[in-house]
Amino acid sequence: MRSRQSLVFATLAASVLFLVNAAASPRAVTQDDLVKITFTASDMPHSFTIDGPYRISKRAGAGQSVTFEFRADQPGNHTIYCALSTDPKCKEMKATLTVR
Ligand SMILES: [Cu+2]
Repeated sequence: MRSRQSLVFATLAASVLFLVNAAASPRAVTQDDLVKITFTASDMPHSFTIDGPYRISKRAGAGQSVTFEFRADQPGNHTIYCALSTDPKCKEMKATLTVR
């Protein structure tokens, strides 16, 4: 049983989605890792959304942070995006979670 925990900080600021990880490879985690995400919507409400198979959608209001965990049990490249349309820049907020 794996207990290693990957810590991923996601910050949505202005028009850029940054994913910063303590590990050398920022957006890649190993399959079955427990991934902890803290994302902060620094300017306006945003969501941290990954479609199936993960089906994650967490919303944070302006100036708020949301922390949650999920098991990275599905390998592959998964697009992370903001599902809100508060601002046109939301459509440009994209990143990739790579699970190896
Ligand atoms: Cu947004």
